[in-house]
Order: sequence, then structure tokens, then C-alpha cells
Amino acid sequence: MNNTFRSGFVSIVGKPNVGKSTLMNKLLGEKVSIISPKPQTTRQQVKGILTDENKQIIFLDTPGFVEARYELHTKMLEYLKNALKDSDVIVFITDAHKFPTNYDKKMCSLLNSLKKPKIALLNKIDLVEQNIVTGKLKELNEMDFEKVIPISILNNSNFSGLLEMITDFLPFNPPFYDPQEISDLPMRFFAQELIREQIFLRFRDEIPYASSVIVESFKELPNKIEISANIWIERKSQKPIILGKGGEKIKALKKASEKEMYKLLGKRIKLELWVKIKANWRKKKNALREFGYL
Ligand SMILES: Nc1nc2c(ncn2[C@@H]2O[C@H](COP(=O)(O)OP(=O)(O)OP(=O)(O)O)[C@@H](O)[C@H]2O)c(=O)[nH]1
Ligand SMILES: [Mg+2]
Repeated sequence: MNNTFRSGFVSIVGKPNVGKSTLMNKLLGEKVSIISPKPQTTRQQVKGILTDENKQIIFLDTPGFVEARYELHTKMLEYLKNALKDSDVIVFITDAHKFPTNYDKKMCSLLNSLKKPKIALLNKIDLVEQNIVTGKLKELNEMDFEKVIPISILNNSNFSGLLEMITDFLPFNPPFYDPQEISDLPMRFFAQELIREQIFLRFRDEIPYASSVIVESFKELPNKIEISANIWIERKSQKPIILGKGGEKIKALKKASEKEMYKLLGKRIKLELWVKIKANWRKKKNALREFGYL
């Protein structure tokens, strides 16, 4: 390793649903963070590590900051603040269709107080007219960002130079993590998240938000992986919704989760799912601790 090697932490921040996890996965070329069309999909800080011969970038995908209505939200906010504190570069993402929301204004004033290089991405430009993009870029350019880029992460527009731009802001450091690692989180965590992603994709209203998934056992055998997981919900009335008529919903959930896990882990998966109730877990500190929101 020579002294031109760059390494550092990059937090990706922005309102729920703007595309933070989509960006991180795309930059990494791996599905490390789960994605859904619903806001508040990411609940914890998810680290994704990219290493090559010149650099190691540790991306911190954060939960979008939310008004703390639940103890869970207080935790989500704490993850965000810690990520900002720890990072060398901040990537702020906003939705071209909606910018500037109240959320954006609050976030930008929080970012203003941090003396670190900041990049603003005006995302989802595939969904808006060019003249609107131009107006919004002007507004962003008047703010405290080193770079402002219109982008469509989904369509790859303006995506190619981004990694290099981020790298140029990183300090010269030896790598922090083993070059083989793509995350510091255990496989159990990814299994949990992939089940939670399917819940976000398959259920409506309160169900995704009232669900938490815990992998109780994870056994790797030579030709398959056996996983048993609990889906914790908040109310008795939510159980029949998750199970579906004759168990059809949970069967489909299990099948889709197995398929996603197979893609990530490269081995046949045998998944068992159990639905359990812990009343109002989102409001309870000890339940959150038990569910891994430390
Ligand atoms: N049209 C369009 N959709 C996008 C683009 N980038 C991301 N999306 C979609 O936006 C939705 C939200 O993406 P996520 O990556 O889960 O958003 P997030 O910011 O991580 O959201 P939270 O985890 O809830 O804070 C998904 O349905 C993505 O496919 C884009 O450039 N264009
Ligand atoms: Mg996310």
C-alpha cells in the first residue's frame, strides 16, 4: 500500500424514499441495503465497503430522519447523527420532484454546521422536466455544497463520475477494513433485512412499520443454509394479515425471501418463519434493544 491510498467514511443522507439505499448498492455493485417504494425502509445504519487498489470507501447508508413519534424513530435519528459525526464526506440526496421540502431545509441547516465536504445529488431527474431541474439546481448551488449534481440513479444518468468525485474528497489513509469485506454486519443481519424487504414490498399500511424480523438460528450446512426467523408484530389483528388465507401470504413471503437470500448467499436456503406478537414494540426501549436497535 503506498501513500496515495485514500480511505474514509461517506454518509448518505436525505429524506426517506429519495434513493439513498439505491445509491449505495449501485456504487458498491452489491445489494447491501434493502430498497422499497415505501419511506422509512432503512432503520439502522448500514455500512457498505468498497475497496480497490487506490481506495477504500466506507459508505454509511442512514435511515431518513423522521419526527420522533416512536422510540424507534429516536433510535433512527441517533444513527443518523452518529453517521454524520463519523464521516469524512457527506452525500445529501433529494428528490428532484419534491425539493425543497421542509425536511430538506432542516437537513441542510444541520449540514451547514458541519465543516466537511458535502455533495448534493438532485435525484430522480428521470421523473421531471428539464426546466424544473434547472431551477432546483440553481437553488442548491446557492447552498453550502462543494458539488451539486443532477442525477438519475435508476437510469444511470450522470452516475459515472460520481465515485471518483467522492474519492477525491477522501483523506490519505490506509484501509480501515479487510479488502475482502463488503460490510461489517453478519450474515444474519442480511437475512433479517431481506425478509423485512419482502414485508415492505408485499404488505400495506401499518404492517411493514409494525414488523421487525429476528433470525433465531442460522445453520450453514455443506449444501444449504437453514434459517429460522421470527416476525414480530404489534397487534393480534395483524397476524391473520401476514398469514393470509390458508397461510398463502406467509408462504409467498417465505419463498420470495428464500430466493433473495439465495442470490446473496449462493446456497440453497431453507427458511422457517414464525409470527409473534409484542404489543407496541416500537415504543418500548427494552424491545428495541432485543430487536437489535442498539
Ligand atoms: N424514478 C426513479 N426512482 C428512483 C431513483 N432512485 C431510486 N428510486 C426509487 O425510489 C424508491 C426508494 O428508494 P430507496 O433507495 O429505498 O430510498 P431510501 O432513501 O433508502 O429510503 P429510506 O430507507 O426509506 O430512507 C425505490 O422504489 C427506488 O427504486 C431514480 O433515479 N429514479
Ligand atoms: Mg434506505
